[in-house]
Amino acid sequence: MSRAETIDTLAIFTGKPAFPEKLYVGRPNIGNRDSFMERIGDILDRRWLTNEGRYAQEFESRLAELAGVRHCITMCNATIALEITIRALGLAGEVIVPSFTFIATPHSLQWQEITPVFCDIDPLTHNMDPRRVEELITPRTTGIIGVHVWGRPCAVEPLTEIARRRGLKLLFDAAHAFGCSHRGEAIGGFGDAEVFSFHATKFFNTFEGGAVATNNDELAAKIRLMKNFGFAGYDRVVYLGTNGKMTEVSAAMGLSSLESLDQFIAVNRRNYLLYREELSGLPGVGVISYDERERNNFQYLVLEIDEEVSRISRDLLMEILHGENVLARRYFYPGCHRMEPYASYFPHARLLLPATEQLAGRVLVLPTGTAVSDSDIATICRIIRTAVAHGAEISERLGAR
Ligand code: T4K
Repeated sequence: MSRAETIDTLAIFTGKPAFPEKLYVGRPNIGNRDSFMERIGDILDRRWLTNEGRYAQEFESRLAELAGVRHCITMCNATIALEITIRALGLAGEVIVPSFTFIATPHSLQWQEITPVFCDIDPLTHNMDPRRVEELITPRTTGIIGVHVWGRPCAVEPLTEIARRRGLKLLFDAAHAFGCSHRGEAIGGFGDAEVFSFHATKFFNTFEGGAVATNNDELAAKIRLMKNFGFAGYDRVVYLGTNGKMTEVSAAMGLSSLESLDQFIAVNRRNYLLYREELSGLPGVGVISYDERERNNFQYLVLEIDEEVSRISRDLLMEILHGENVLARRYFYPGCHRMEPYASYFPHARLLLPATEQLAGRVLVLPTGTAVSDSDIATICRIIRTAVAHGAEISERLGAR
């Protein structure tokens, strides 16, 4: 671990960033270009661009195999996949969700006039606290959506038990958790269904894309119809449906990315270990942990800043990094309950969400993935060490400007 430097080296004072180009969180991983381009050529030659094409079907069976489920249904993105699954499960009234998630989770309910009821999280896991779920159940509650935040499985067993006992549907937003496992079992087969995201910013991407994984044959059949306008054959529509189909280009990207899946995970894990080593012992700066007995994708490099110990706020640290062209992000700040329309609907929600409120003020996500080199990580960590070592002095000098 190299030593912290003086604050005169920081770009917020010198105007000279450590990185000439911006370093982003969520920079896409690109797999084998040749195999992707070959598939694109084939798609163009065969003139079959979407609607259950050959690549979408192949991609679905590969995904089902990997997730260990009977059905994996590809979609144009995870938000539509959530919306369709919510509708196919017959959810209505109120559904319990965490507020510490991406806004797509509650929006996919509210979009169909179902009320998301925000549940607080366990500060240790960052996931929905199952001890808080039961007290939010009312006669209008029809389901629970658990989110595997950062790919770390949420409380699967307690939520399954509550859902079974209270007669509720259980859906998992597994947008972060493709390639992860829980108690040795691949994420995908828990609850009534699980939804993956393959958005460009995910470690495994299809440009835009998503999939629903389930072992329920009837539910899978319904979702398949719903994602194709409800068509059950030429000229026969049997449900209210929409357009959730994945294009052949996206499926081709998915198949090529699958060839590099293990490499993407290995790079993320290596980056994670490097960051952890470089930042170890830094007061008030924690790198979240992953259970090494499980399969993790390590796609998010998450810091938790405890300002009372670090003596520098998360936001000032972010400002310093941005000055250096390191575009660290505050996921999921300020919490869904503080965004519209929820902030207007539930102006007092924050009172029931103390752990969410606190965590949203502490999380900082750093760049990782194949676009980030070892020396980038060393430089980013040097900046963080310098900032933490001189937090009070930096604040003072900035205040004096
Ligand atoms: N549930 C959860 C728990 C989720 O996290 C998400 C999505 C969903 C559901 C819904 O999944 P999708 O419907 O998207 O499949 C991003 C992504 O758009 C979103 O997919 C993701 N979660 C969320 C956590 O992050 P923003 O608003 O942060 O995107 P943006 O444009 O600020 O980009 C993020 C970073 O990625 C930037 O640093 C720039 C970089 N980037 C982005 C793109 C698109 C690139 O370097 N290249 C790119 O092509 O939402």
